Amino acid sequence: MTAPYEAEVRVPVPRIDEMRARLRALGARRAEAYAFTDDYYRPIAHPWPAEQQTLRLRQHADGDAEVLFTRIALVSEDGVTFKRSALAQSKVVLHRGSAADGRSLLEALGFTPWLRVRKLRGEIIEIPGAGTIALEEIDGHGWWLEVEVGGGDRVDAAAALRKRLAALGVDPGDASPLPIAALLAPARPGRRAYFCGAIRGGRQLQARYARLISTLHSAGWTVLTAHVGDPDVLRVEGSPGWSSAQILRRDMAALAGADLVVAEVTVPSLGVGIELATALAGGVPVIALVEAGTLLSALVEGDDRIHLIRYTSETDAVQSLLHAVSGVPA
Ligand code: 6K6
Repeated sequence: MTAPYEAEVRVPVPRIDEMRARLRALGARRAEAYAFTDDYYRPIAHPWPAEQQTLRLRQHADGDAEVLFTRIALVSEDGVTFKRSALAQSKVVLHRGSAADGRSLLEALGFTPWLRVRKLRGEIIEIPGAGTIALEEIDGHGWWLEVEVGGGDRVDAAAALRKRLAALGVDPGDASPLPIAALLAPARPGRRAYFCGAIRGGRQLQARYARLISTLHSAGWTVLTAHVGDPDVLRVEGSPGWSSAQILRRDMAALAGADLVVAEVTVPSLGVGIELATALAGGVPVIALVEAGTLLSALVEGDDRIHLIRYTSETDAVQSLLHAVSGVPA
């Protein structure tokens, strides 16, 4: 559903059966079904107001993907507060094609994955005389009702939203104007991990870095430095616009905002050494993983502030990391 200057609210639906019964009583019918996964991204180095703008990779079940940008403002009109697109084209499509190309576009722009929202089951429902609504089940967050209208005229938009909410027996005061990313993100405070692995130090363990980064994602962590696992990072480094000074500034800014540092230290790297020292000086907890049998610097091995994991296989590394992060307070 996309209307010009889309105006929208969403409401949690704790009792889906009751909502379905109400819809049946209104003679509503299902017009369309959907399911997709949105990976929300945000910039590595600067703040990103998730209540005002979103950048996401949308993956459909058939493999198609899009990169979508939205910019919104919150509007209050006639007792209803809603989000309204600041752009006539409510979802600006920056890419349409493969998910891999979408991801590398986002990473080249300096963005990192932040929040995954999986819409498991979604339905567009037509209610006779009251317009359409969407009802969707979000993985881990239950059912939500989404009411969306054209927002070209704010007063008309508020009236149309009120009318649909009233038909559904929803008090406008119970409806949230926030985008789903802003609504769901606060559920995961303190979960920003900075992952370190050798880059110019040598890329022989790149695939292992990628696996450890996905392990962190699967454990609910946002990884600020997902590019460390990217097979193309050295190529990106060589492209114009990225000087060493810029990389240093960006990484130090990201590190300052991290709740945890996870470093794979088997391949010696000057950069990783500096990151570890900076994290320790700033009081950020550090977990370091090293392949058993590696001759590790005494300055890492000898520092009891570092939670050091010596692993015997990649599976062991993944399991030990999951165990270690489960002990980090949120
Ligand atoms: C530029 C823009 C996008 O990707 C790049 C490529 N370069 C780097 N990008 C981000 N972080 C880097 C880059 N080069 C080094 N680092 C940081 O130093 C990473 O966080 C690694 O953990 C660490 C690796 O240091 P070296 O000394 O092995 O390169």
